[in-house]
Amino acid sequence: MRAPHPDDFTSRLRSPAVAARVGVWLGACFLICFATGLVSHWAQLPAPAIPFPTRPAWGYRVTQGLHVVTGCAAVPLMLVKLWAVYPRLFERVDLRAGRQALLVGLERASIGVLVAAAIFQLATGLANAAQWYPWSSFSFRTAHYALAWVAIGALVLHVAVKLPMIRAALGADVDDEALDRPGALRAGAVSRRALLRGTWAAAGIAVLATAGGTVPWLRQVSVLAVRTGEGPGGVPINKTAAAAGVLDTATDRGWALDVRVDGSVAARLTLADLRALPQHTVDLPIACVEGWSAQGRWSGVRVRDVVAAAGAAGGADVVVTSLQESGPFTRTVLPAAFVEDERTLLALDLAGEPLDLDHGFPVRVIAPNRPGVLQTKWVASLEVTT
Ligand SMILES: Nc1nc2c(c(=O)[nH]1)N[C@H]1C(S)=C(S)[C@@H](COP(=O)(O)O)O[C@H]1N2
Ligand SMILES: [Mo]
Repeated sequence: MRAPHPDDFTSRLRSPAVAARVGVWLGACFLICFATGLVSHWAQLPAPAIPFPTRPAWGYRVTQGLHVVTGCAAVPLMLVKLWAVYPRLFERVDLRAGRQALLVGLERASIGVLVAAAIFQLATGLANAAQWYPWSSFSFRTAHYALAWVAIGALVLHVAVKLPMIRAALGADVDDEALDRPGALRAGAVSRRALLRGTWAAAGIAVLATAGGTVPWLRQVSVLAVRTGEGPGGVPINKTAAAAGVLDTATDRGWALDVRVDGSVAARLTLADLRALPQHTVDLPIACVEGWSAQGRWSGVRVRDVVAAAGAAGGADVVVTSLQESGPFTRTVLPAAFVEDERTLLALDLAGEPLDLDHGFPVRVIAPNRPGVLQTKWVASLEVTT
């Protein structure tokens, strides 16, 4: 037994020409994922330094849809990229070369960091999109956000170091052998062009398989997307009332919305009280961080009207508490700009029908340009601190 050597891998498909071309698209996907991920993180901060805008209403739907679609497209691209460069893992570093060896070692380490972070991001992102949370020791959001910076930093470094090589590889014809390793000349059954075509097709299929979560007319082909459009009122159900443990509290006839101002209950509004306030209708999406989204026609009362009815001045954040007792989204902060927006409702109806128990009956939050996780269902109370 001996460790493999780069010359043992003789396929001429593993060439800088292929690696660079796939790398360009992989890099583009990573950049879009990074930028849209920052938007999502910003949208979920309880008290961001720069307030998250409430317009356009479909903004988060688009950025998060792009995030998940480009992340999925990156999976086949990364597999091909790793396959193309894998033999280089076995290149020996000549330790007697001193400074040169140190530089090579550092460059390798940075690639190691890049690959590890990229695999972590795609794996946890995919698991999240599939609503599968096999981890319990860390928070998905914190880890995915932290590793995004690691991945993008390592990516920028990697591109900077490889730029001369990348330019040479992209400038030449795919079949040009000037940059190939001497041993890698065996012609295979598949050409480099065919490999690239297959790679683009795989990425395209990944896009089609997930994009239907956001784009309604792609639903039929999106086998990996949540079946958007299914569910009461055309909106899927993310967590049911039973799963949230609110079957009894949400259907309790004694339910009333507590509006607390500066720590004391300033108003208790029953469902009839809420129905007696001016009703408004808005067309707004639920846009889940997991990538799916669906438009709904919601009716109910404006949050700002409810706050005013309790005698509180406007312009403050509102803390929304759910009847659900445990879970990360049972208490959310509705920033002042969302409270003041006339489209932000405590919804009582969806598609002209009273809210389904699983959609958050008796009332739920629906606000424009807001991540789905913050559209709190089964609301128990609003709290204003003036
Ligand atoms: N109380 C409570 N509200 C919640 C959730 C939850 O688990 N508990 N899930 C959130 C998430 S992640 C999404 S995407 C939306 C989904 O709303 P829907 O099930 O009505 O489509 O509700 C949000 N509101
Ligand atoms: Mo969600």
